Amino acid sequence: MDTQTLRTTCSYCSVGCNVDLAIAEDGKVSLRPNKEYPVNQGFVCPKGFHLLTPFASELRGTTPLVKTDGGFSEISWKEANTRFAQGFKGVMERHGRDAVAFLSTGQLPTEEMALLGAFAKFGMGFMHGDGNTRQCMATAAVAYKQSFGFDAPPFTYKDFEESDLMVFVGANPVINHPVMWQRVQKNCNNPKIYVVDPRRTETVDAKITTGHFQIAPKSDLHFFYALSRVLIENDWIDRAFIENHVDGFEEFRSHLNELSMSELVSVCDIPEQRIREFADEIHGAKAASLYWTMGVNQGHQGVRIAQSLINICLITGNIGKPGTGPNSITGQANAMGSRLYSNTTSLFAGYAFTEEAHRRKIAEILDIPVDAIPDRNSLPYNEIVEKVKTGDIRGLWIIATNPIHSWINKSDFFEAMENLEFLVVQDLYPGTETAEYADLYLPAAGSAEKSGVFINSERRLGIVQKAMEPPGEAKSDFDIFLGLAEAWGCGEMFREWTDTEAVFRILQRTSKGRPCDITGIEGYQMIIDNKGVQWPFPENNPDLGTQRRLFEDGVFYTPNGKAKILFEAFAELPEKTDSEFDTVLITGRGSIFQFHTQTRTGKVPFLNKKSEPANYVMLNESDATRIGVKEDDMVKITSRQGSATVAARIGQVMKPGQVFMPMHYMETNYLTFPVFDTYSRQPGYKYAVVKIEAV
Ligand SMILES: Nc1nc2c(c(=O)[nH]1)N[C@H]1C(S)=C(S)[C@@H](COP(=O)(O)OP(=O)(O)OC[C@H]3O[C@@H](n4cnc5c(=O)[nH]c(N)nc54)[C@H](O)[C@@H]3O)O[C@H]1N2
Ligand SMILES: Nc1nc2c(c(=O)[nH]1)N[C@H]1C(S)=C(S)[C@@H](COP(=O)(O)OP(=O)(O)OC[C@H]3O[C@@H](n4cnc5c(=O)[nH]c(N)nc54)[C@H](O)[C@@H]3O)O[C@H]1N2
Ligand code: SF4
Ligand SMILES: [Mo]
Repeated sequence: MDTQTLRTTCSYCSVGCNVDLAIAEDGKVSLRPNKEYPVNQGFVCPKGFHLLTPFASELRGTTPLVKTDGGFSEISWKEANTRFAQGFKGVMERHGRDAVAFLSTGQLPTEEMALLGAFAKFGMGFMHGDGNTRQCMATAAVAYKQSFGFDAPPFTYKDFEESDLMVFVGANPVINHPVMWQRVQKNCNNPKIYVVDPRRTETVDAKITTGHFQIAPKSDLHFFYALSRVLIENDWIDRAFIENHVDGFEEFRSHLNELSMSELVSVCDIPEQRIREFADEIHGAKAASLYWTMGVNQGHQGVRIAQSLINICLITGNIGKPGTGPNSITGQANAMGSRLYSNTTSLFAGYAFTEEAHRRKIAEILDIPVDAIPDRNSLPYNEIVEKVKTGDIRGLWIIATNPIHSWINKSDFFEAMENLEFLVVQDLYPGTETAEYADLYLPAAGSAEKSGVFINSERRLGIVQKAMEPPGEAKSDFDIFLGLAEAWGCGEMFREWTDTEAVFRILQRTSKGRPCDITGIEGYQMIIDNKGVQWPFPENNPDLGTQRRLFEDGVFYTPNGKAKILFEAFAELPEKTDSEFDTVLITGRGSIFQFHTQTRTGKVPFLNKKSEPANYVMLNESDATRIGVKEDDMVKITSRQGSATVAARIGQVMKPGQVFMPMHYMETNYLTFPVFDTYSRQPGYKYAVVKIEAV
């Protein structure tokens, strides 16, 4: 018999599904999708269904571990905390505060991220800290901030049901945001659905998908500028909206007019006539919406590409109304939380480290000395890795991310790790590729073993509740951070940070008057009762509705209230194919059953059974014939960075001259080419040139 049922939010992708956890008298916990939650309405995908299995794995870390000559030895928390403090203090004394950094994640509850950010930057005096959100969402965050004045994805999931034309750009929601795709399937307007992707993905093949623009890799800017030009030429635009709410239209129009249409269409490899017809369909739509994910964010010109989608919505007035919007779909369960409250690229609630007034404000709210707040920005992730390589960074703390597997062109990272004097890794498992390098490993609790909130793609705060105890001496990241703060000697700074809900209240105070204001939320119980709450939700908010979209009044967060059209000349491709490296390698997600570096999904027998046991490369039949390989034959793929030998998967997903490898296996990131967007510094995982041979 159940004694208690708790609701919690799935900790894989950013859809933010809620599940009920029924706790039996003997402590056994069982899971079922929540029927009333507006996000998932009774559904979950297979990862969510097996959410709890990885937490029960025998491979969990149960005590802190310290590296010894022969491997690792168990130590007490007391000793681990002392070693942590001594280790980082030693590095800082020898090499200064710029010689240490942390790398965190979009997978912790918001309160834990906030405590980590505050402890590392204000308590320990770290100057540098970034997270895997850089690998994932930095482009969208910067694009929105530049265009709207704040990092604010405008949509609500209801928009999937209200649009009559939807465009998915560099996004494969059928496998990556499956329950979100179910919302698209619920749309009763018989919507047109287009996919812009160099691959013929599961989303392209979905029954309800109307068409596919199989553009050349990294040619999105050409495609969307061509589309914008046709819209403007035909006057298929919303002049009144532009006049009242948009800056930069005339400059954009002149820029587009200087481009050669024939060049645009030849680069993106889509016939001009199709682009003209597509523009006409957008013009004819009552409510058009554009969604994007990693095919856009992970590129050398990602920010401008994201803005090319934003621009289309701005010039056609497809924003602030049901079924519209330039909508970035986020990645990890709490990507949005880390964008707002991780204290990495910005201070809490989007305030800036570099503004004195902002530092004062946060110091006052947190009741800490203003001098405790760094007045410089952190180095971005890629520069932290560079500095580790050059020996300028000597101490690194990695929390809830597995960069030895997931970082771009990571042979670099291995090299870099050798230079570290002190590496601490905090994870559920001591056996991750990264934790194996650690001098000190700290065993953390997983999402069902702790509390807090995640913020999903539609800005909805969803509850995370503790339904079970972590194994052995593993502790929530929250309790780990508090223990470390005591050992460091700055525990006093966190006296008010007693539990996650207390931290939630502190974060509410930082949000007051900001676009992401959440001061109206009475507490966790309200998040539970109201089935999640979307920001903004300021005090005295009369609107308790379950759906909320931004910019309904056409007022943006810029100083003059207008959105900005931003555009740019085309940048050169980071690498060019030549007679030797004649093929383009694209990387991304391989299946609905696998999550990232598989530390969690790899421990679920059902998901494993459904996944490929080893890495593979997808290639076109014609390429397979040319190099003389059949299905399952081994092929060697070589880039200018490294090489890998994997099985061939032959079919029509890829165009000739392009191949795809999933990110879920170690080999893939030996091959990727390290290029970063100019503004967001997000890695361009989706484009490297390779050669491919039979072995
Ligand atoms: N099953 C599963 N679901 C997940 C995850 C997972 O690991 N597994 N991870 C979560 C996370 S953190 C994220 S960030 C999301 C990612 O979700 P998605 O962005 O959907 O995932 P990807 O497969 O990385 O990339 C999407 C598509 O971009 C395309 N693409 C590559 N290059 C280009 C290009 O130049 N232009 C265009 N237009 N498209 C291009 C690829 O072919 C690919 O189909 O998924 C989340 N959900
Ligand atoms: N080639 C290629 N590489 C890519 C991408 C790509 O498309 N192509 N995509 C990039 C993207 S978008 C992303 S988001 C990254 C993801 O890359 P990573 O962040 O490295 O991937 P994960 O496997 O999710 O690693 C998360 C780690 O956190 C641990 N963990 C989970 N929950 C908790 C917790 O509550 N506390 C603690 N302490 N630990 C926890 C897990 O066990 C796991 O080891 O990969 C990037 N790498
Ligand atoms: S769609 Fe995403 S949030 Fe929903 S159950 Fe699957 S992994 Fe979890
Ligand atoms: Mo991601």
